[in-house]
Amino acid sequence: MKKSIGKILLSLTVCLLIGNASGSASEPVRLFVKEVPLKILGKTVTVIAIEQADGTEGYSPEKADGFHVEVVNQLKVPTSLHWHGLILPNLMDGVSFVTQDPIAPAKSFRYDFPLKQSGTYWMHSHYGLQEQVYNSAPLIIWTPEERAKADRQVVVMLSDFSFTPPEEILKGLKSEMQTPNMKKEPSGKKNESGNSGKMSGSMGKSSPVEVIAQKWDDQKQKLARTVLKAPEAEIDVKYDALLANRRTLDDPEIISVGAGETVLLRVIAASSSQNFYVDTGTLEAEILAVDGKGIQPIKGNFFQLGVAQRLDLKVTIPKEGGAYPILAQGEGTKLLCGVVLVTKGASVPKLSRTTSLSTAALDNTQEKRLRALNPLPDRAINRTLPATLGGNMATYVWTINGAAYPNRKSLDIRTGERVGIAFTISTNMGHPMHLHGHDFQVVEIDGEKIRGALRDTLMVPPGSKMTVAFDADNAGIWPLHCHLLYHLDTGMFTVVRYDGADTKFWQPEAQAKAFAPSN
Ligand SMILES: [Cu+2]
Repeated sequence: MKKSIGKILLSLTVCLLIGNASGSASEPVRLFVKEVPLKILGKTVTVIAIEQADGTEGYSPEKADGFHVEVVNQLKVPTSLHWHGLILPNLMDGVSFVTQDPIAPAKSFRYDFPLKQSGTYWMHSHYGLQEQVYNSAPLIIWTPEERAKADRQVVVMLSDFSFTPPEEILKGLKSEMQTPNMKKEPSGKKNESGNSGKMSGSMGKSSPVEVIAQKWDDQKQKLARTVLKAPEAEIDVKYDALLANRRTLDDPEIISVGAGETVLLRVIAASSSQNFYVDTGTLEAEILAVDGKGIQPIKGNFFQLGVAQRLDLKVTIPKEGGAYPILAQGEGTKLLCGVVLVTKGASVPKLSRTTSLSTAALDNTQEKRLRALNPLPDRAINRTLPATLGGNMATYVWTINGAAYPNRKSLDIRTGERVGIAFTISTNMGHPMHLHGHDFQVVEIDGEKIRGALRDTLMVPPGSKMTVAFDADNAGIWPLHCHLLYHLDTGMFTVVRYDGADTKFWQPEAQAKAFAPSN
């Protein structure tokens, strides 16, 4: 009884707080989740978009106004939207079968909460495989400080494209994994990257070949591109094309810029399964933030970006002007996408969708050099949660601590603790691991203690041991999962649960039923 009165008082307080934060600007922005046509490589396909009534993609509020959205589901299937990286009240997190029921077709759902962060975030479906067909959009949170970061700001959303529907991709992954004697390259190539939506082959380490990789140039004190002999990165889904702002390099977005001005590129890896190397070419860049959170600026022109992560890159357009492609190459592929920054009168070069060399796997070259601008206060970790990332290749099942989701296992914590998550990995593929509802700090990489970046998504490369820490100050039940869509869907997902959290929407059994294969 006492507990329930406490709960009522708590929810009243939350309501009042939200009411105050929204002020008079509480009229929600309606976000329509709907099907739209998209022309790719000469064919028109149907995908999903998240748009406001006036066609604006996504939602980019002022921090001071708070977050006020009504999501209207115009799809023929259920959905729910997750606000990736935001520190928000648990029941606003948008995860079907964890923090809310799915939004049925023709229904809507209100999301209202105060904003605690600013910068580059994004939104995406947390229902089934919808992310693969672009049920996603930018979410930039503005403050006067964010606006002052450069003369001009550009959002670059990267994604991966396949003519194969996501359900078929998943089916292909499962069936190919069960076939013994898999070859490294499927025979009879169907496109430049190999067969679309299929396994690349055995998960055994391939032998070293010439690949593109990232290096730290000690002399110039910058992150740079290099070519070396190393195994090509293991990837499991091969795409037909990569997209930047929903366009291929046959017809890239051309962005007008002024000679001599500064440009902040807010790069979002909104892909389902493709990690990237971002190449600013002749433009020297500076990372100002990762995952929306400030770091001590670091220079370079070649950067790593795992699925769901973000990079804020500041570049300066040379005084003489010209055309400056900003490219992204898919990890373990020869595929490119990008946008072109162009000054007045400069001609835009014809760009190829492919390059001659594949890449090495993402590693910790970049991560171990990042330092948070506002690190967590010094404090000892009270509790360390293990997160062993594994997979059973024979069945295409991916696991955390040996278990595949849906299940009722949880990683349990208490409010007030400093919590560590110790990631270890036993697979040849890296996993971009996302914790909902919190910023965490990278505090240890391969035995070396660092005051690393604050993030919401950590790329855990093959063979590495990484520990992150966060303060348990946001009660609830929060997903911790791999952001590779097909790993997430086949089990690499768990929840971090606060003692006493309200878990009425946590329905792993219902999820298992809803997402069971149709045949
Ligand atoms: Cu994964």
